[in-house]
Amino acid sequence: MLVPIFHHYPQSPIAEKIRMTFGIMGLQWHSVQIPRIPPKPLLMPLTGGYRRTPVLQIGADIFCDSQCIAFHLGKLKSKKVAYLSTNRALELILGSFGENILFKLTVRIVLTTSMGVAPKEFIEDRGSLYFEPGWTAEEMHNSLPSVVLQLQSAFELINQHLTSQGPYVNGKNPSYADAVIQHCVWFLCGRWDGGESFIAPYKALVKHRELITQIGHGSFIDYPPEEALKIAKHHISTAPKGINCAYTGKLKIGESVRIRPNGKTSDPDVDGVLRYLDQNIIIIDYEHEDVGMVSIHFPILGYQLSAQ
Ligand SMILES: N[C@@H](CCC(=O)N[C@@H](CS)C(=O)NCC(=O)O)C(=O)O
Repeated sequence: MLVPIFHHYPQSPIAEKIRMTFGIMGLQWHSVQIPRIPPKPLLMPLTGGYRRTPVLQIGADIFCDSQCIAFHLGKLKSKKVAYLSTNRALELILGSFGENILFKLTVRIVLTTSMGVAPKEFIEDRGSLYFEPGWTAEEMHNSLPSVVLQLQSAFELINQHLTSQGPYVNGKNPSYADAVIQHCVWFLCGRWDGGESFIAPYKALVKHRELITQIGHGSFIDYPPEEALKIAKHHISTAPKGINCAYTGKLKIGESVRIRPNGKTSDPDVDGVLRYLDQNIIIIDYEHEDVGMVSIHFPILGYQLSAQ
């Protein structure tokens, strides 16, 4: 198997979720560091312009978005699995909860409490990805108590589950679901000075953090981004082709399509040629002089897909 190449930066919580999953799998991987804000000239030729972090590359196959990465990791043969195939649906459903509830609340707390401390251009960039268009610092500060109340509610549910079924989400063995929970705890405690005292009452969650931290990130070496581009250029995608679902949203194989995350965000569109569609994943072919032809994989959930 080709060694997976992971494009990320150390401060990214979503990347941390996948690094934790690599640890749970005991995976060997190559680490390519990307900038925290655009321009990302050594990443975007691979992703068709998708700018978010993280991205997984295996040869000429590029996996954008952590849920898409989790879909793929679930299929990989490694020392240990990312999750049991019988549990796949629940793991990925929890992944959606992690992204749409836990991460959204956490990022709001971290960004709101960083205003005036973190560089202005960083806050503006992230605000344009995570907040409503036209957001103001005052509105963010006013809504902060209600955001913290919501996170308290989510953590209470998780803590209760870990107390009765733990120490891991699935009992005895760690899986992707554990990374889904812990990357938000990691982010909250690493970047909000109220984080540690906020999680302290949740004893099972705190114990869970210790266990996941001990597992680590698997084994990796730093890898130059230029080499990652060469790897893409010297490989051919092994992704499937065709339609594998009943409802296609009128999309047809071989037609030009456009993909972008849901919501009115500053994310660029990604344009390519439809290669494969099933109920969970869309794959497009995309060509760029720096990488040749690559296949870019996205999850269906969370994305707007349309013909160009
Ligand atoms: N839905 C995406 C969200 C990824 C995301 O928002 N990542 C953050 C970093 S934690 C990001 O991309 N920030 C902007 C950037 O890195 O340019 C996923 O699950 O991978």
